[in-house]
Amino acid sequence: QSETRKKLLELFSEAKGDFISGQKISEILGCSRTAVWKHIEDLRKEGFELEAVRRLGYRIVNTPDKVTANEIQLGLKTETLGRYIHFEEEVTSTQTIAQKLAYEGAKEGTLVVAEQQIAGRGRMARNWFSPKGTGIWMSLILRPPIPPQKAPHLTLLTAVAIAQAIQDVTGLVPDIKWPNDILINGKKCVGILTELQAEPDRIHSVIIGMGINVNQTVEQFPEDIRAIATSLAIEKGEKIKRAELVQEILFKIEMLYRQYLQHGFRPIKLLWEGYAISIGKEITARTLSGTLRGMALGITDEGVLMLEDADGNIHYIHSADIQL
Ligand code: BT5
Repeated sequence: QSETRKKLLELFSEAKGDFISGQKISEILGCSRTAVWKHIEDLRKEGFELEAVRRLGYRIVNTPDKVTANEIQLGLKTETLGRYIHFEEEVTSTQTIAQKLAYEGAKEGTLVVAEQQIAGRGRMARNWFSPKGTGIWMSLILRPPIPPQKAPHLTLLTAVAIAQAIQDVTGLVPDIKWPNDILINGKKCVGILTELQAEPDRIHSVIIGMGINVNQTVEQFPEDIRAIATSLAIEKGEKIKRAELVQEILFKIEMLYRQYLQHGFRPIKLLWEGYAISIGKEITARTLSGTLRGMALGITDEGVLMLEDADGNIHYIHSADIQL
């Protein structure tokens, strides 16, 4: 059933808005014309707008702003990422589900997406505000053949991919704040949370959690973060199709990930530096062991932040909150 659905969406995706005859659909799917009609009705119930014209067949006029597996897979350009999607309307956290799936052996590229998280998480047990239907709350499972120390590379790689995708889809120009924030006009629009299942020398899986504020209005943010948070729609002044952005993000991650596995972190680092706002500036870094102030010199080949204090000592910072 779901395989047939997948094939049907692929057909519409290939047709790029042109008509496909009912006859052709039933031949390709290997089902009766009545069954085709039922599939079309199901898609309509989910919010797809489909036009049916006698003798011409069916065409897609509009897709809903949902982030179900169907919407994401219709037009998806990747080879492996997002080819299996686990969608739920409401979850505690997509990270928790992805971890469980990874533990059970889910393939690389498996994506967990939800319309709403009731206990979305940030780093260090902080909350991530994830209201229904307005943002992208998703977790991607990767199984990179790299040692655990290199996992921070994937956070930076993901930040670059999301920044590129935002730029391509919306025209907005994002900044990256080390290690895991994407800002637009100085406000946080994206947070990334990377979690590992690993042995000392080997990664079993990396779960990359991505939270992207897409269509929220200012009033929809809780008061305590209203001054520091923003959404793409606020910055752009118009709503954005979330599924389209998810597709672009997965595509960009796949390209960069492939490049990373072939050529290492260097090319990714260069791209990252192009988006980084915190480098070459005086910053304050709050770490678990204390607060440091100094000049952010850059990141090492491991993705570690280098900070030079007033005495000229260089500190290597693995994890912190940065203030400019
Ligand atoms: C992060 O943590 O920025 C990582 C956020 C990762 C969220 C994704 S959503 C899908 C997946 N499933 C999850 O449960 N999590 C991941 P951190 O750097 O610790 O930032 C957290 C801080 O950002 C909070 O303490 C708030 O101040 C602020 N914040 C919370 N929700 C926000 C939002 N929607 N937009 C902007 N800022 C927010």
